[in-house]
Amino acid sequence: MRVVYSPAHLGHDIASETVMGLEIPANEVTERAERIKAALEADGGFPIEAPKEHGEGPITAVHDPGLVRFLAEAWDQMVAEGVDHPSLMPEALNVRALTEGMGGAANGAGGALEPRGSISGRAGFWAFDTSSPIVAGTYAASRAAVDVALTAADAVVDGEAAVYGLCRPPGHHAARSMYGGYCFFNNAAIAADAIARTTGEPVAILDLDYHHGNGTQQIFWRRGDVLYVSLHADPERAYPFYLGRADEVGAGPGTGANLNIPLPARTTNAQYLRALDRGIEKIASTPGSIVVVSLGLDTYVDDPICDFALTTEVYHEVGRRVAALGRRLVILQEGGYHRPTLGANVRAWLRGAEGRPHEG
Ligand code: SP5
Ligand code: ZN
Repeated sequence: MRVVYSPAHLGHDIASETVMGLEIPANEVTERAERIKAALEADGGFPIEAPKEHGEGPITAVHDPGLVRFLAEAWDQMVAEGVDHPSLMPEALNVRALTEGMGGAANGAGGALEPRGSISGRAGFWAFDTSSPIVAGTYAASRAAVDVALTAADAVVDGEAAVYGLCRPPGHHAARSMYGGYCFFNNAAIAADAIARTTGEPVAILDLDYHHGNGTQQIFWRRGDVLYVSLHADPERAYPFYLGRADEVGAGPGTGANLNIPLPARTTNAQYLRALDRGIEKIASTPGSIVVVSLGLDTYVDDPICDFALTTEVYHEVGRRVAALGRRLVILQEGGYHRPTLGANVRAWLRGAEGRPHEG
């Protein structure tokens, strides 16, 4: 299977994140992608290629141009303001309740207006959490991750059965006008939108990250041409908390084109495979020939920030079942934080999808 990878992710080099006010060593680190790359290289069956530049067009087809401008300018503005912090994080967040009772008419926009002043205010306008640090290389890395996804998508549109895009940073928490959850641009959403536009066919996204892909859901909420199916931790207990419930089914032309399957703590291989079959049946019931997979391995039993109980062997079976849909696959990396097994878990999944044995 062809693999698309860019070393530009190394510039998104973060040391720490904050969780509920506590500074902890960062989870979404450069080592993750390097471990995956090393495991695929060692396998011998995964030729690695560089992404092609696709420009800003496919990004602003999905994201607010203001978000792109903010991310492009953030680090330089931080430096220009003399803010000598290791990374940029927001100071105040642009939450819904700021303009509650103001009738949406207070500023004519139905919400707060984009600030163009100090960098801490700008960050809080576009962020939705305080655990997604921006550093000098974050924008270049995020642009490269989009190019990785789009290059993988091009190859599949051109006829490849399955291509893996080693995206870093991940993408599925990034909404049209919002970054967070270690995600800046929504790689999978940008790829799915580009595929839908170039092929004129419906596209399905199968999100297998432990966390709900709130950004992907938001972007396609009203679209009937992009189906979003997600298996994830119940948002009653897990990040991103505010979206991911089973009764969220889409709206307007997108009604019925959003399927959330929330799962309990300690979900086992068997429980997961049953839920997966539901997701696969939903995709099989809709037209289209390409599936974009948001592949997170944070469902692994030893993941340090998650609570499912999946094992390496089941990833091979998950890949096998997804490929058995008979659709072409654009497989894009999302989360997965147990670094010692991350490479083996990705490799098992991809080998399953290719119909190769788990080992050998
Ligand atoms: C792409 C992706 O997987 N993003 C995940 C972002 C999660 N950020 C919040 C981390 C909070 C960790 N809480 C740990 C609770 C352990 N019981
Ligand atoms: Zn995740």
